[in-house]
Amino acid sequence: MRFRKRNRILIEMPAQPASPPSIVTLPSSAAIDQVVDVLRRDGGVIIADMLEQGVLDRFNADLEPYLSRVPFGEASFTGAKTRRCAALFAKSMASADLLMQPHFLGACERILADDYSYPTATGTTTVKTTLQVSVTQAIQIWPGQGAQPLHRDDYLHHRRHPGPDSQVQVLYAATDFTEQNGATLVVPGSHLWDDARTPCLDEAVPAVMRRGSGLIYLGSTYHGGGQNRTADDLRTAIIMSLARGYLRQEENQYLVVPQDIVRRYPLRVQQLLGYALSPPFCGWIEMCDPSVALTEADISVLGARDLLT
Ligand SMILES: O=C(O)CCC(=O)C(=O)O
Ligand SMILES: [Fe+2]
Repeated sequence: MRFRKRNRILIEMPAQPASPPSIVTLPSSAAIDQVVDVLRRDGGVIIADMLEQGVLDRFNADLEPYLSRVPFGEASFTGAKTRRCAALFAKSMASADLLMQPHFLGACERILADDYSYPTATGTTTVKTTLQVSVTQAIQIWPGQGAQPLHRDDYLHHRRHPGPDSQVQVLYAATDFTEQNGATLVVPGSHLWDDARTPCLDEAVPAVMRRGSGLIYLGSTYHGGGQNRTADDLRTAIIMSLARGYLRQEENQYLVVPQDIVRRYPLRVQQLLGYALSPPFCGWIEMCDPSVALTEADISVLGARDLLT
């Protein structure tokens, strides 16, 4: 609040009108650094044309038999006019392309993969935080669905704000996203708010984008599905998130993706699905790297490895 002294009376000046909040859209040629700069400043950023249309066609065709059969959700968070289908890595091999998209993966690595040092007998060892898939879900918002309550996805990891992020999401537009059909609502800058402040709907802006584009946003950014005010326009999103490897996955990838299917993915995707140790020693089986579950016939007598060096 600013005051001006006039005739010795203090007159309250109207607050400067805040610049209208918006979500920046970067072209697909944007560098990872640029994506990360905007994410750190605004908490979310749209990248135009993140996915090739052919990849999206393959993914949508694989998912259609599930999405067309799954019942609507419940009245509030999941949505009585919303269809949700998870376990995407079990349902479409094209999930790998969505996960390995360079802007998403690159931004996650920059934001989540910290160095961590601990003392050892011979000095100090430094390891890097690994990433793991946390949630995968297609979300189809039908006409008549109201706006989802605004929320932070990182509630699941008991985060306090502001603070380091535990996970980062990408939300791809599998159909065009319009203000009318329920484009995701994002509250720019809300990742910097403390826990006492909660958003109002009029602080949220719709992530309007065309099919194939995507919204990357931090786990600490307030957001929610928008209201679908159209008569016949379904809005479909595909969400994936990557979390720090030493936390629990939101969706239990070990139980929803059968190992036979995991084996068909490239090594890096297997690791991101959780078949990798989070150093120094989180997630082992028989004190070995958990990838042995995919390669060894009998894991019961492998012998312990010295994981803490
Ligand atoms: O459907 C959307 O646009 C967002 C959904 C969402 O944020 C959630 O279910 O956590
Ligand atoms: Fe969410």
